[in-house]
Amino acid sequence: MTEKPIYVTQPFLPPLEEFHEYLKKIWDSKWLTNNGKFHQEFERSLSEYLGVKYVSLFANGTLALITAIQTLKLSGEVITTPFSFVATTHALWWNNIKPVFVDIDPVTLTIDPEKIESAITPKTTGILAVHVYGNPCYVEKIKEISNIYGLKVIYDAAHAFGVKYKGTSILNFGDLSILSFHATKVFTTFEGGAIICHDEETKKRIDYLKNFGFENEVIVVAPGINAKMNEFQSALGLLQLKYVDKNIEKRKQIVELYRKLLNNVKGISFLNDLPNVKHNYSYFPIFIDEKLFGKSRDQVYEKLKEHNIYARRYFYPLISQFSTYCGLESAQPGKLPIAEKITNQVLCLPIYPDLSDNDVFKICDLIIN
Ligand code: T4K
Repeated sequence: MTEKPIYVTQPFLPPLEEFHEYLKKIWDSKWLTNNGKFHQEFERSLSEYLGVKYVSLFANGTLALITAIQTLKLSGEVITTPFSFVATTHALWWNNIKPVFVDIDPVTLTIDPEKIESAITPKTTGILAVHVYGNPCYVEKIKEISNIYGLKVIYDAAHAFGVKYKGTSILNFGDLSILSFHATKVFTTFEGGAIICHDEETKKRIDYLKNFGFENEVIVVAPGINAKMNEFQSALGLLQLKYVDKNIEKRKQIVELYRKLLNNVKGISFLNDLPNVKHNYSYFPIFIDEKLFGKSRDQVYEKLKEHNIYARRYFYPLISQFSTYCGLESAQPGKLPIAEKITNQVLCLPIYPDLSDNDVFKICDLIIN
């Protein structure tokens, strides 16, 4: 039993004194939200750090997703993955769009592009794919399909902060990408999110939509929502940028240790780095084959819990198994065989910059023995 609980993640927070300086400025200016100074500065710094053209900050990732779908005026049906956090599909539902689930690929666990075409109908307007665990989707193949059928592409990049593919930000692919800066993410602003786009017109539209649709004091151009990031979140974001590279490096070391300790354990597998990808090591999922390992994923999950270690079954159940979606034709059992297998085997082990090597040894020891 570990003294303190070890959770699947723990947010990195910069030294409090550094945040105090920002707080003092917010207090003095009394400017708390609505496109304040820190908001503007954070948008600029973030687009520079990420290597993208335009960033629009949001109160959280879910509102960013809902607004991204509004921005592209998607309707009818949208093709998506069942293997993600439920917010991905909920964002479609909130836009009155029917999700059409397509199975995932066994290597990256992202949507299988080979299975997308057969799910397209005359009602399909877009593809909402997820860079799950920060693994890039098959962006080239998805682009090819979307060009042929005239579909829009949104990437849910909630897990993919800082991820690069072939030397460029993964956020430069698709029509829009969204990020999440939730407390559990590699880069956190308490809660927070962003939409990444590639042209000024679209950025303008997104900014209207996140601020009630206001173009100016008297003109409302669209039925927008209130999804603005505030000055406190933006200030933390500015500070976090100083530390994020070091934190990703620390995560990489933890992943390397896990891989070393769990290598060649019969019945346990994990993901390796992909070619042409700079990973952010946001999660460390392992996959437990009960027949080969002798214990089920849930037995391992419970055993760790008994020792005050809280691994998580991201993403179990599949989104397609939740009551809102399980009646859809694309959600029927047997239609998503890879996702169904993975959801029953996956266990995300604790990973965060402050996790000690000793803790990793302890966790692996409990799993193996
Ligand atoms: N798309 C994808 C692919 C996503 O994964 C997510 C969010 C979204 C969209 C939506 O983005 P946001 O609207 O959230 O910005 C967590 C997060 O709440 C959620 O943001 C995240 N994905 C999802 C994968 O995980 P839970 O229900 O597992 O969170 P919770 O509260 O159980 O936290 C997990 C562990 O983290 C805790 O056991 C302890 C630790 N923790 C948590 C919080 C909140 C802390 O140490 N400090 C904290 O403040 O959903």
